[in-house]
Amino acid sequence: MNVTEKIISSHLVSGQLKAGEEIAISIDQTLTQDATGTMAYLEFEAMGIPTVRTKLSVSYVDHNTLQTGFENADDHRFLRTIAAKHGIYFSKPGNGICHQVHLERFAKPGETLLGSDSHTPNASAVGMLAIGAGGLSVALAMAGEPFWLVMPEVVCINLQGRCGAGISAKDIILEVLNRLTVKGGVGRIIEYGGEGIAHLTLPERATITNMGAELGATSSVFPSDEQTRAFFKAQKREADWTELLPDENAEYDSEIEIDLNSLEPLLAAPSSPDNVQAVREVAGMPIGQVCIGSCVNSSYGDLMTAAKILKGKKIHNDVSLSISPGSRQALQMITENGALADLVAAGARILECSCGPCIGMGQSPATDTVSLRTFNRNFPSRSGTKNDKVYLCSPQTAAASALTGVVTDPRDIVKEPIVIPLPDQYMIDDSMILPPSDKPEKVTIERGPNIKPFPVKEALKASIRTLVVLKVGDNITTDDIMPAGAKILPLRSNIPAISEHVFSKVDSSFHERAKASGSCVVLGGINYGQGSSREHAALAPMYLGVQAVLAKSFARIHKDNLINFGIIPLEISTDVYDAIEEGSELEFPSIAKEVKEAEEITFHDTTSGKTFSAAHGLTDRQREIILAGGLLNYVKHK
Ligand code: MIC
Ligand code: SF4
Repeated sequence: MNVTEKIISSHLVSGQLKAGEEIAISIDQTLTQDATGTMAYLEFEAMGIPTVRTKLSVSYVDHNTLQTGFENADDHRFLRTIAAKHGIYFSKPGNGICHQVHLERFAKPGETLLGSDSHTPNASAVGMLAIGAGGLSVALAMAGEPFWLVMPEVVCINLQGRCGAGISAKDIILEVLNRLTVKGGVGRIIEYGGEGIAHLTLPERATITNMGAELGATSSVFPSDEQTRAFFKAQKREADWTELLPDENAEYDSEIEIDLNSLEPLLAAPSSPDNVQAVREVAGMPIGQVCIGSCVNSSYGDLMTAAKILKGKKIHNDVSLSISPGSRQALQMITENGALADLVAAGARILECSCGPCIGMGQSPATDTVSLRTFNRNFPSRSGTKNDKVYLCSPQTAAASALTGVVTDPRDIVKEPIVIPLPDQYMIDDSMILPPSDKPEKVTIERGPNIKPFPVKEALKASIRTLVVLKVGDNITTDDIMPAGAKILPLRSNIPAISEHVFSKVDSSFHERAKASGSCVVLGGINYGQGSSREHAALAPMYLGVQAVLAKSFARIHKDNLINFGIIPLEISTDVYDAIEEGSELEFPSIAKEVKEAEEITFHDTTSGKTFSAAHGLTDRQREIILAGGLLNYVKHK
């Protein structure tokens, strides 16, 4: 068996390890962050279970940390009190980004982790199976229910050789994105192997597994080996370490080889993580901003790399450089060893340990300027600036370019490989991780006025009549469907309010037209719903009356979220897509009967007079969820 099969088989509750079959696995650990967590805990609360039934559940605050009104602070207080009451650890704002802190303090080889954030596979770097999901799926896992998924194919990426000067883990994952694209990982788990992995430290491996989310992969996994052990030892967690290697004769569904010796510094050009180019192709282009941070490149090693390049120098006059450390541990360590002073002396603006600019919480770039970021996503306007030009790159490329004011190949500045060895001992201080209360009955959950109950759908009607309110193209992201940023994120606990922003950056009249229709559908292209796990991209459209999404194909997490909230994901052919216009009226005469008994759904376009069919591709369990009007109703009936 390979590593993936070993973990899945030891957690298998239902089904068989055959790619394409529905399976259920037990979940050992869960994580949430504040932007998805408030909803997930409201959903958990609705299940009426006093204490979580996982081995470990952690609630982080890292996204909504700008407190420009009462909303975010109220959410933090709600999250702290509900965690204390229900057996959940609470990582306070300022302690760091969920994925970075989870890797440092909680990830465990051989275990499973379900997180309400798409970059949860960051933790799979230790040889665990970490998967991103919607908040409701995570709430169910906290209630002790297994997680259902389609058994993915397992692809082996064989790394050979060693990265040269100026090249790092970020360039490896950008090369993978270059080859596979943002839909190349759908229905797959990527397992890394080959002699090249021996040189990659755990935080470097996490850079690679983190951005497996950008491939659309279910997860990305490394084996647990001596590098893993060294990391656990340095985190004073050696007791949590176990070896987990693939068998010598392990088989994979396919294999890809990458020669690390021949890699060069890469970047992802606007506005997709798979729009990969060599840095030297755009070298010399003026830049206005450099941001170092986000869950993919904000570790102690990443910050030290930037500090080494910047030490004793000054950043270019035209550049604003911001640094957001991934965790308080990393920040404390660079504070003690003087690297923070080097960064400040070079001209860096130091932000708190949070997602920050990655989710448009501040640092939106100036109009028509290039922003170079060590982040994982550069979807259009995600930075908060319309028509932004965000390039994703490694900390080395970012730091080198901050000095020159133009995109710079780090090899022009970094002649020898920068090696930041793992510290013998990381600085351990878990005082900002609050354990759950030992007197839960005494804890009162505190809710502010921004926390509104979540809407629940009714059971599926026998027939429906709908309006096509929007027709969109390929690779629509959940940022397109439900934008984030400093203005909209504080509304994550208030579905009526946030629903006014659905598709607002694509079509500002969407919200009003959807609501007025009373019942509507959205028409999409390939890989509909890629990116963030935010269930608000399903919940808010459901609140506005969206009954179904008709698309050529769907991204995994969003498809699950649609089903969880009773919206039917229907797969259509290109011919059907081309034949239906925005504004058409579609009638589904026997939708409930067909969801129950048939493989295809028939519908009439009363505007054109044509009749079409679409595959629903639902498993038996998913059919029941849709019929019940969503997962919460389904669970209640059970
Ligand atoms: C993201 O990177 O897009 C987010 C913000 O972390 C999301 C979660 C969210 O929208 O709350 C994710 O990746 O799932
Ligand atoms: Fe936060 Fe950005 Fe990572 Fe999402 S991708 S968890 S917003 S740092």
